[in-house]
Amino acid sequence: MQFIDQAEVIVQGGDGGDGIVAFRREKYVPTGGPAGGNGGNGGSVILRADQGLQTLLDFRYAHRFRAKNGARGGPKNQTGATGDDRVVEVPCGTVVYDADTEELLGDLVRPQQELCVAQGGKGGLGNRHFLSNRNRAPEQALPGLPGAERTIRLELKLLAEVGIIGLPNAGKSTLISSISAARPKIADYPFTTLIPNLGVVRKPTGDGTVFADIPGLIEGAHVGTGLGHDFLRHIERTRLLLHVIDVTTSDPVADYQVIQAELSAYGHGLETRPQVLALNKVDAIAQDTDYLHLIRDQIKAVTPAPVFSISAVAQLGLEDMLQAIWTHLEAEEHNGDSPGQPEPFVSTVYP
Ligand SMILES: Nc1nc2c(ncn2[C@@H]2O[C@H](COP(=O)(O)OP(=O)(O)OP(=O)(O)O)[C@@H](O)[C@H]2O)c(=O)[nH]1
Ligand SMILES: [Mg+2]
Repeated sequence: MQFIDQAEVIVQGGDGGDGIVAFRREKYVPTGGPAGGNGGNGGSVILRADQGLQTLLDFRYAHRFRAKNGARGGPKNQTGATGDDRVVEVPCGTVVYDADTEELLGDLVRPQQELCVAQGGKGGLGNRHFLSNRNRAPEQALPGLPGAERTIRLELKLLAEVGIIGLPNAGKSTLISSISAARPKIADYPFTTLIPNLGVVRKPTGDGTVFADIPGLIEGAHVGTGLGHDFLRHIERTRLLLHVIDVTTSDPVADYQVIQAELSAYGHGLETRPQVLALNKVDAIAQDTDYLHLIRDQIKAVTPAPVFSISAVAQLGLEDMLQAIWTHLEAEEHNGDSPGQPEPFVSTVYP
């Protein structure tokens, strides 16, 4: 499946129907009054979050969405029919901006949550509305107003609580596949993962927590080296980063620092997001416990984050590591302090 996480589309509300000029003409009523009805309001374009969607791929092919126009008023004081809204489904986690002003219009987080992005135009008034003592036979009616039109930018930011980060080949995808049902591609070369993978990890209580395995970062990712760092947007909403470090490389501590530097260069709060560190592939150096202790001590000297020794392949140390993650997430919930979580949603309606 192709993964598209940004799209620009034009949305246009339906035009309001025109009000009309009409007079009552009834057989035994010689001077029929004004009877022109109002036009119906145009429909609006509404985005709706759909749990079944994972990407913005559909918007690659469809760029313009228009709601229906309102109908003209009728001759017997009938108001024209309202134009149908156009409902457009987007994945949960879609952030919506006005493409011209960069204004944040809304964040569709909850399933079925809606956001009106282009209001339909109001219907025009019919001549009946202009009836007054002064003017018993108004010839005036108003046209419907045009629907709002704007270009919006959709940006998908996946909803995951834990983001798995690290250099390419550190074993991030192997790890998510050992702790969840996710089955991403795993291979012995860098940049195997090109798109984020989500996996649900079960807590001992049975509740599921979403982990996101993302592509590897390398030194200079912030200036476009490797796969760049745009995909980090998918872990912006996480509450915790699980930093995977391969202990079999020539300098695991330097590897850790490369990632930290890239997080700082990206910003958006990732540089201060709490972390749990996982020294991975300990099975490969099992005979050399002194070396492992040395690496652990060196890492602990540069970070206050808890450090675990694991093997994603041999499934060693995973329970303790997960327990530390659950404890952290629970403590945070207790404090009511969850920096990465979306703000409680306030429905934004345009205008
Ligand atoms: N010995 C050993 N090898 C491992 C372990 N975890 C992962 N590997 C191997 O490391 C290689 C890279 O694993 P991936 O899970 O694809 O690494 P990744 O971090 O997702 O890599 P990218 O997607 O390229 O960023 C694979 O050959 C894995 O089999 C481990 O615990 N022990
Ligand atoms: Mg991978």
